[in-house]
Amino acid sequence: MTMVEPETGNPLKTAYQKSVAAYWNDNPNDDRVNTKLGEVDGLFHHHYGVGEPDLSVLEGPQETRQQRIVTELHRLETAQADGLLDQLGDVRPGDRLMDGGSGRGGTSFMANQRFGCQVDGVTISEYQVGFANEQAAERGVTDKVKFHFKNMLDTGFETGSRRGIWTNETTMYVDLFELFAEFSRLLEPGGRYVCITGCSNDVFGERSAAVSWIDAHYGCNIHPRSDYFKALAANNLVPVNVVDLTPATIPYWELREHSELATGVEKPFLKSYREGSFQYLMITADKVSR
Ligand code: GPP
Ligand code: MG
Repeated sequence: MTMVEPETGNPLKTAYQKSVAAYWNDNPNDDRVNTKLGEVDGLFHHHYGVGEPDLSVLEGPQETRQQRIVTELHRLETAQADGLLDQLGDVRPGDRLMDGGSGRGGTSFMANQRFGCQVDGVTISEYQVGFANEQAAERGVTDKVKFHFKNMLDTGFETGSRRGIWTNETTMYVDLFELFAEFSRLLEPGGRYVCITGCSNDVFGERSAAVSWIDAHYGCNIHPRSDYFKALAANNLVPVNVVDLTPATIPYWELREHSELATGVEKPFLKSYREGSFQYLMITADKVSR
């Protein structure tokens, strides 16, 4: 692993944060479900997919079946990131965006391709910083897309410097009140935040066993749906669009069960989505000044 110097102090403050960084530096689960999909076209994602799969990939020659599934899962994951970026609205080449928990960089590169603007990705995994910056070099975009060994709870970036911020399945690792305080500080007035997340459905009641299984698999702490809206409201972030993506992501998980790269987490995802204890949500919110 390439060692990456933190830009401002040690971004890892707590034992929990150190354990999350250790997980992503040396993924204890089988990571091929991410690397093999990334190899399809060089966009490496750490999120799930949405949309109607082409189930004809399950038919046809046996020898190429698994690769057809990989290509289709990757297409759905890229569609998910496209749907997130659609929410950012009118972003100009001179604007600055931030990717909170940028992983191997997939969504950041798509944002730069689409808007032509500067994107800063932050992650507490030094491995991910190194991987994504190498990708930026290969793509010839190091002047515009940069990945930083930083904690998204305390980035050190300039106040009001961001036209848009997103988190693509990363908020289950942090306290939402702390996170949205930092995002509110970073956003310019009228700036936009987009969040795709899995949350427990507190209308349904207490956290289900399937949701706890997902937490244990990744070492995260899935928040109840209501916490998102309380924490946004507490930080001058006003929802403008909320989409329940649960029906759109279930077919992705059904297809993933057919992949030889399946990791076992498919079962609790499908169980919790089907029983209603877990939801895949996209929340878009604007920063208002008070
Ligand atoms: C997917 O990452 C996202 C997470 C691990 C965060 C948890 C998300 C929830 C919605 C609970 P990944 O692409 O590395 O996972 P996998 O290896 O399973 O594809
Ligand atoms: Mg994945």
